[in-house]
Amino acid sequence: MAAEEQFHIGYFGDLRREQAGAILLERVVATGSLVLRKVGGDRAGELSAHRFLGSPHVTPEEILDTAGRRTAAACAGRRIVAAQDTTEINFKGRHLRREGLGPAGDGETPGFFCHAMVAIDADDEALLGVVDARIWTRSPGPVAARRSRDIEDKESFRWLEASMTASDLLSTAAQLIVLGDREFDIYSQFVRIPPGVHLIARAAHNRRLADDERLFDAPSDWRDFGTMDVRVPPARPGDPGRIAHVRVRAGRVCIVKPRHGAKTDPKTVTLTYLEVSEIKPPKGKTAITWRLLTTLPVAGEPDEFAAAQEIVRLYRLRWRIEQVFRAMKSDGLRLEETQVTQAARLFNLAAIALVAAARTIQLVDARDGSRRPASDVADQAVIAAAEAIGPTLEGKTARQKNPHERGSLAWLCWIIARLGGWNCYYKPPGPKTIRAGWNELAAMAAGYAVAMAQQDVRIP
Ligand SMILES: [Mn+2]
Repeated sequence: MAAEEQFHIGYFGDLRREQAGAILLERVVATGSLVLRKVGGDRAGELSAHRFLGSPHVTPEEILDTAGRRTAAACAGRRIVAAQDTTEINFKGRHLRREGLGPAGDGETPGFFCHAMVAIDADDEALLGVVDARIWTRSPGPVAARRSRDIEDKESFRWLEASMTASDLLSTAAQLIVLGDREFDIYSQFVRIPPGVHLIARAAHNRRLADDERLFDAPSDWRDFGTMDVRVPPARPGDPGRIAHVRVRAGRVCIVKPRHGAKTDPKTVTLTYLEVSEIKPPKGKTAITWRLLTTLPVAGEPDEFAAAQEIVRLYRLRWRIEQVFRAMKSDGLRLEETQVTQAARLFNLAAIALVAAARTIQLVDARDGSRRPASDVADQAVIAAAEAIGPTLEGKTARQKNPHERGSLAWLCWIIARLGGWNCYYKPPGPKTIRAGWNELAAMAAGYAVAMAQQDVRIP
């Protein structure tokens, strides 16, 4: 049998591969960095991190599988929105000798793509974690060839695949709604949505309807349900965003299969179509129009306007996956600035970055004092360590006692903040304190797990 690979990361020596992966992830969260020198802790750690990322046994699938199972556990019994989207990691202006990448979206710069899905609690809007992701490169070659039907189908297939994975993995959720932007306007997806799963997509194509009308014209003779205010997200950093006053219409539409649709797909599909349009946009701003297609019902619901508003609200939870991508890239872990150049290592690092980005957001969210379970964010080992260390961090006065329900996220955050040096008096603890505390707790938990594992080995 081949010798088991050993890694030394942070304060830990002699880690097995799975342990090394878990610790590397926690170190990325704790340090807020993908710079392997920082993540590794010292020279030996840096080398181990490189070796881990380059190990033939380490794959993005394995890293994401672990994350997906944990997310699935957090989703049980809850109403879940699973938002998916594709992001591009582009090394423009950072031309180290990258090996094994394909062209990014501009067709020139080396880069790769990540299609990810995250789970969000539909009711309290909490980010519950990464469900799944696929990482790939486009093959080089003339733009015309890359635009061929084949590739397009392959890339849109990732959306269908993610919906299937969500259906399998999140089968214990109380309700599952998969969500996507205009790229998710895929006829094959509408007719192949897994049973029991709902879908919301932003409409990109002015599709033909069974009555020969066009989709975007359908609402012209529908009544307005009413108006509502929606927050329009900033178009670019620095843009404050705005509140738009919109009117909402919705109805059922029977969409005809596109000409190049798959032979096996049914000829029509009936969905709910929603049109959200801004009434009086401010001067100089284009009126917003959102067109949504969904399997969720509006027509015939006891309160049709409320049902339509709920669909708009659910669609807007898509900001959560955009937030995760930002945290993975320029606004956070800066994946596109990594010194790692080789494709297989980059993909492993991207998988770690994605999961770490979601974890970081969850930790920052948790500062607000949440009644959600600590297991939304932390592994059992971390919770066990928190339970062990928690009482020692409490003082004599009421103010120095952890006021939160044991096992809740707020309870865990209190312990993390204390470990990070928070003195219970000045509040709330900042992200730096949380990071430092998380680093301590993750280290304790890992140390505890390693000690346990080593004990196991000694038992004959
Ligand atoms: Mn997109």
